[in-house]
Amino acid sequence: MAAKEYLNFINGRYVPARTGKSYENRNPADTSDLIGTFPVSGPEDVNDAVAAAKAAYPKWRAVPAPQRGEIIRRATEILIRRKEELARLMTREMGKVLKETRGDVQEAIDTGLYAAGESRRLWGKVVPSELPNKAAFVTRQPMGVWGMICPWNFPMAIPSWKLFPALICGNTAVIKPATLTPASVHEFVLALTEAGVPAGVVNVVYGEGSVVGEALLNHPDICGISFTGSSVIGKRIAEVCGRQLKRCSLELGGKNAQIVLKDADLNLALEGVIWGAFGTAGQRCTATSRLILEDEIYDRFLEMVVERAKQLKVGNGLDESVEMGPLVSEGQRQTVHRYVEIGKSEGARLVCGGAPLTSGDYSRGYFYPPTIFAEVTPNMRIAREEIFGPVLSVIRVRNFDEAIDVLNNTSYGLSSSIYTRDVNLAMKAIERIEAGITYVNAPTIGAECHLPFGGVKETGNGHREGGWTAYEIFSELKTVYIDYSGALQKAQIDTAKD
Ligand code: UN1
Repeated sequence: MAAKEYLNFINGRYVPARTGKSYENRNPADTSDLIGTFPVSGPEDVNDAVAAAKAAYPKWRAVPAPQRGEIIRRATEILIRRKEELARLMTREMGKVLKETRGDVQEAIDTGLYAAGESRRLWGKVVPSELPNKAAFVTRQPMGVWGMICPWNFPMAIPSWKLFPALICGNTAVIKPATLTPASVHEFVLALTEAGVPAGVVNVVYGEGSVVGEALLNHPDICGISFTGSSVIGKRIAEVCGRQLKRCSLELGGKNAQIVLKDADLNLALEGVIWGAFGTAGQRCTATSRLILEDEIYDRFLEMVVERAKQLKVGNGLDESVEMGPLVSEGQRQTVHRYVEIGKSEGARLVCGGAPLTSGDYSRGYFYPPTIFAEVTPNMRIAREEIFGPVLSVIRVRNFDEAIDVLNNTSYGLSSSIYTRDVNLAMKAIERIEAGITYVNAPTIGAECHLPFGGVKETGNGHREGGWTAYEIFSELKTVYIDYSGALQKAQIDTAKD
């Protein structure tokens, strides 16, 4: 069967890239499985897409928000109907196991249902004026054409975090899917189109970040950029947007830690760290990358974790019995392995995994086993830098205070977790941990779509996608004064005289 040829989606039509070039999208668990070919677009394609989005904007912003919400609700119903099929496609292109890709589609569904409800709120504020016969309120207004640059680890959930709220707010958009997971965005946007999103409101341009992403960033008709990815690229985006005073929302890296105190329920903490560290093969910005253990339980708990990690079944995510899929690409596998070499050279003790899986069926894809380093010290690179793979660094601490200091000893601050039965220590941890998200007695992964999502320090620039705060990103405030006194009233000046 010939591979499916996917095309850019511009102004409601499927069109090839003007470059005439395309690339192959293959299954990372079995590279003989070709999912399809996708355009390698150039700046001209971005120009076409932005022009379409700009032309569609006046009409779309004039549609009442609850009607926009109704279209989003219909799109969500399509995702609900197609959930299983979309999850299978996503496992094929991204590698994570079916249970997780079902979760990814579900996250898009939840975000869509929340967005449909939010379309009937989009609350502003009404406040009293300091003058008589004068009203004052604040409302939200759409902004224009948003550029969206998406990662590969949540191929549908993250595009939905961006697109749904942006559309509800009345914006139009050009989206650049990750090169490694473009088919999921194709299907997602197809659902929007089938549900009635008009031509030009959402446009998809496939291709490299350095070309398509750059063109979006620099385009004068793009009002803002929403980006999820690495801190290195995030800084570049902030720089370019800063020069143009363009809004940008950045969700960047993480080096998340789970603390286990000596009084914790160790079986519960074990389930948490296994899921947090090796779910999605560690390719989440919320992944548990460090395990911080109090001295008294260090040896016992480390043994428990290693034993469980060794049992995890690694393989093709389409097999329901598999617990961890491959890494997304050979490049990603090499990055992970480089960090393993760094860990060894820094003197950490490799206690499990640590070499690519290449025998038998593994030779078809980019497999890497669950890998654990013990006796990691807080200043080692494997304790501070994001790895984005199934590598867990275990660190020994003397007490609670040291645990918090070690947890904070990184330039990132996305997610965090503490296992303890002591409510006083849990509350102190919530106060002192430098992170956008803290879990108590739960792993570092598993954010819910109706709460703000994001982090501090180099994890972002203060925005929170997810929840009601996403609607603040994709809209501008308009402060309105209505003077119905029939006379000229001067603020400050009138109130000052008695
Ligand atoms: C990400 O890794 O980029 O909380 C997002 C979680 C998911 C979202 C992760 N709901 O792990």
